[in-house]
Amino acid sequence: MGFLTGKHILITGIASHRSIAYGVAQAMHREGAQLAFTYQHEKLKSRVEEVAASFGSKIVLLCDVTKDISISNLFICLAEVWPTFDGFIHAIAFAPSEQLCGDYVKTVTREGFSIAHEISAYSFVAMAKESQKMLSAKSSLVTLTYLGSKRVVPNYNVMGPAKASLEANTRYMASSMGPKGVRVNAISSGPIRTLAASGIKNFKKMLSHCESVAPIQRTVNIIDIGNVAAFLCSDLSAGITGEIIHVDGGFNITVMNESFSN
Ligand code: NAD
Ligand code: 0WE
Repeated sequence: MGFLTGKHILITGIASHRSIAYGVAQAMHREGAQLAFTYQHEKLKSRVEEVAASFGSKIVLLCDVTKDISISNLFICLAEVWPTFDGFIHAIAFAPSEQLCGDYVKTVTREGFSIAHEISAYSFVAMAKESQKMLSAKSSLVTLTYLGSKRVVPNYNVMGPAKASLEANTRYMASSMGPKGVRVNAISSGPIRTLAASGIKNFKKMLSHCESVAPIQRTVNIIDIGNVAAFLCSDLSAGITGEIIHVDGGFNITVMNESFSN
């Protein structure tokens, strides 16, 4: 019997088979969870429906986190099939593409800053706010973050402050919702080639750098992330909340690669 048997988990952020949220769905389905899915816009609907079907789910709902009404509608519709559920995965981030290259101070704008923070950080607590009354007393909320919140990564720019905000949000949510039995954690993933990483300058070079510096000498993949997300949604992690778990092969603990030992 899988360690998520009996759990009902909502998954956001599937845009393709490469999405981190797809790896999360795979791992959770394998562990026996029942899944529901959201899609951002109509163009993604049929793709997410196919993915849902492959995981034995018919629950596919629209949610564009830029609109309050879309978030509240999501949970009104979900309540019709699942009056209560056991948590969700927030795998959503966005900044206007022109914000993600060039000198930070020169490129950042009030609008870019606001959009990045609203979609990538506020949306996590916005979803928690709307679903709080439906969450069971052994629930778990999980978001995805990146080391650019704490270290300067060239071109990550305004997404760095947005992820820092998301991580602080995770701690405040954990404190607020803990008494109701809801745990809230973030996974800090190493770089993975997904749609959100396509078109990013020097991404291939970043992946090779990670391979050369990370203790495990490889980059992580969506199954590595999915397995940890499944653990965080299970009762195996009952003692963990407000935590940022690095799933990056140890990249964040290092400063230099092996070549410096000779
Ligand atoms: P992805 O492009 O597959 O997923 C991003 C998702 O965000 C898409 O499904 C998209 O529909 C959704 N989204 C964007 N704006 C939205 C909105 N307004 N409303 C609803 N959904 C919206 O890329 P991914 O890499 O799987 O990204 C998932 C998460 O993982 C993001 O939070 C990202 O920051 C994080 N992350 C990614 C990496 C990486 O290297 N790929 C590393 C660390 C963290
Ligand atoms: O969080 C992310 C990506 C987030 C992201 C990606 C895009 C691309 C398309 C947010 N907004 C957009 N907007 C778009 O128009 N990652 C952790 C992946 C990532 O993105 C980078 C990275 C890494 C790693 C950007 C620059 C440098 C490194």
